[in-house]
Amino acid sequence: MQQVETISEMRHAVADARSKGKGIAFVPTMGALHEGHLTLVDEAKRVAEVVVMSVFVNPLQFGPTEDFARYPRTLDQDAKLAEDRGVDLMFTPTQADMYPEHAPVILIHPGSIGKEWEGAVRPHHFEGVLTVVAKLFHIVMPDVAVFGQKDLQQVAVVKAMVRDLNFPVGILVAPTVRDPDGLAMSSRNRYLSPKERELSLMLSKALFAMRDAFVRGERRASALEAIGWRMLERVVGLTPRYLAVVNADTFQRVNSVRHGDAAVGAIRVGETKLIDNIIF
Ligand code: PAJ
Repeated sequence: MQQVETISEMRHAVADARSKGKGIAFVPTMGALHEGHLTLVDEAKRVAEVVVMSVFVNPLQFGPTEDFARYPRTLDQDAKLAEDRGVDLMFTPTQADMYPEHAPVILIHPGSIGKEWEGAVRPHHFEGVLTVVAKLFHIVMPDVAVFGQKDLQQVAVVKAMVRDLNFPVGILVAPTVRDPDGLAMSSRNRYLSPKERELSLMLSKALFAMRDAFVRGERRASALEAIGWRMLERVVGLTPRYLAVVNADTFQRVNSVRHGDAAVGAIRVGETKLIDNIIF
């Protein structure tokens, strides 16, 4: 595995692969890699000969009171995991290289898809995500990029950006990887104490209960949401942030639920904010 830090080195490495006629698949991450990230690599390897992974904790997508400073940075371990999984090129740019003017003047606005849910509890988050993803796409110029269902609203805004701004990139989505007890893997899970981890499990349980009710025939979004809310509200020490049934492309609430719609939820446990979703 080749590891490159500067944008110009990255452009050269990619141009070299391209000149040999190789297809390029890209997996953007913020590091602190876990099995969820690594399954995206598996997916990338299935569709292209060269797999590029970026590790960049993007300050632009964190709010002023969020965890940018303490976000886990485990670059040596990440490099080893990425190499073992078959990443060919790892891109680890510095903040100064990505944002030489400190903050960019031009930002990409997520529009109506990024307004509610994660977009409402984290103002400017998706603007930061789309802006860095657009920059990374322009640097790496992949044929395909792989994202995780775990961040479903992120998938929706990235797909819309690619469509509306004509990026020549295919977007693939890989299913959420969970611990055996159901907790969706996340770099932020390492903030949780054992007790907090236990409380956090209720988010996936609530989403699974909503899915079970859908499978049994319930189609009213309000009834499904009530099932999930009741489960979250009874856990002392857990603060629900939102729980809703939405169209998975538009992220607008639906009234009558169809296959392909999603339940999205977010909670806070102690200082840690976690999100999860299921698709009906
Ligand atoms: P990060 O949170 O590091 O996630 C990188 C990718 O891994 C995202 O596509 C995310 O959805 C996926 N992922 C995380 N946990 C997963 C899980 N349990 N199962 C499957 N996929 C999972 O998402 C970001 O970084 C950033 O916003 C980024 C796109 C890199 C832009 O900065």
